[in-house]
Order: sequence, then C-alpha cells, then structure tokens
Amino acid sequence: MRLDVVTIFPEYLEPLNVSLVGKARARGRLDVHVHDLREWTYDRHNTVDDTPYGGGPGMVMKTEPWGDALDTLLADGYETGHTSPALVVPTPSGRPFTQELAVELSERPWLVFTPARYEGIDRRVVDEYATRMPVYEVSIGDYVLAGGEAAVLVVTEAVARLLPGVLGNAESHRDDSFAPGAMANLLEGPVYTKPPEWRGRDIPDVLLSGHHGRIARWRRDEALRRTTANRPDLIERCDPAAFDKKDREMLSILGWEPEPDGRFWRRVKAVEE
Ligand code: 6GU
Repeated sequence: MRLDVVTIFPEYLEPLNVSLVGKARARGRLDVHVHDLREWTYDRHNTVDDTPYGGGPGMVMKTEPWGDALDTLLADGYETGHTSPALVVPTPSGRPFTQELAVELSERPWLVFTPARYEGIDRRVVDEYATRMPVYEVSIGDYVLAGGEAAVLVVTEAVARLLPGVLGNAESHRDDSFAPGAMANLLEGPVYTKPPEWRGRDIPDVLLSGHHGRIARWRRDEALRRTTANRPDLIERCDPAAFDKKDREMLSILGWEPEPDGRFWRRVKAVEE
C-alpha cells in the first residue's frame, strides 16, 4: 500500500517510522511519502492560509498549494505504477472513523492524506479531487484537535495493522473489540499474565482452571460487564439474537432487561461494577 501525507508539519509524522507502522515500511508492506505543503508555495513567506470569505474567525488553507502538491504526488504515484488513489481528509466534520472504515481503507492500494491546520482547507480542493477519486472525510472522535496530523497517525495505525503480513498472526485481529462480528461488538474484558500473584493480587481462579468452556464464559461475562459500564450504546444497538441465555442472565445481573419489543436492553437499576 502507498501512503502520501501532505502537511505543514512533516516532523509530526515521524512516528510513522516507529513500531508496527515502521516495521510494515521496513518490510515493504507500506510505501510512505510525507510531503511539506510549503514546497508548493511561491511567495517569500511561504503562505498557505488566508482570511475566510464571508468573514469570521481564523484562517482557511489556500487552494493553490494543495492543488499543486496533490497534482505532483499523484503524477509521481501514477508514473511509478500506482493506481486507484483515495483521498482521506481528516476533519472534525467528517464521518466517524470506525473499524469498518479501517477495513475498507486497508483494501485500497493507495491513500493520500490531507491533514489541515487552521479552520480547514478551501472547499474547492475536495470538490476538485472528488471528481477523480473517492474522498473519505473522517473524524476520529467528538473533540477538536489543532490539526489533522494526529488523526493521520491514528488512521494509519488502524489500517496498517490490518494489512496482510503486518501483524505476525492473521488471527490476531479476528476478535478485536470492533471487528465485524466480534463478540457481537462487545468491548474486550481484562487480561492477565504471570506472575500469578502480584502485590497480594491473584489471577481470577477460572483462568487457571484449564476449563476452556468456563474460561470462555467468564470472558464473555467480563466483556458484558465492561461494555454495559463504558459503552451502553453498544448494548442498545445489539441484535438481541446476539445474546444467548447466559448473556441474558449476566445482563440481568448487571441491571439490564429487554424492552417490551425485545429489541433493546436498558439499564433498570444502577449496579456496582
Ligand atoms: Cl480528523 N481533525 C481535527 N482537527 N479535529 C478532530 C478530528 C480531525 N477528529 C476529531 N477531532
């Protein structure tokens, strides 16, 4: 997969040399190109922004540097045999970045990221490139960052770990909390490793029992416990058919019960977690 990033802070993307993404690059699974937007400015001050039409606070990133930067890197990519680019535009106004979208992006051969600073990029840039390629405007959550670079790191890591041959073990993301179909989209419960006792704290007995059925049940119950506590919206969204009899018992213990139509669960009483 080829990745291009155009930014006024190329050094912000240094973490792409580290850890999983860095290894994917070293192994040739990822071909990363970081470009300094200011290379496509032609005035003394390397201006990339200007005041917004219609007034208002802040500055807007100018069309010309983005257009020239994108034209250049697209030409380079096509010349070196790449095809089918998609533009990924990080913005708090984008669609939520989810595991499902990470899977979709991981199936594309070439992603071009345009992290912006200030109030964003003149709309005509997205409109122009949208006539030539798919555009994904993505937000990584309901908060405001000073710029899109951190979002590029987030999206890149989520996508890179899905590429074949990046996570040593192809099974390792099968039960990711948000993998399609994983545990009916429950959060994963706690995990433990050696030593068996630490500062007077023991491992839950069931994990030492060697009883695979009971261990699986315990993990499922812990997933239900954590999901009801931290992400009740995920429980409410669940198809009730995703819950077996034991799940329903656990949900009841946690203070949840079916709606009269059987479709949703709701908290009926606060339960200490
Ligand atoms: Cl992608 N960019 C910015 N600036 N803020 C955000 C975001 C992106 N996602 C959430 N907040």
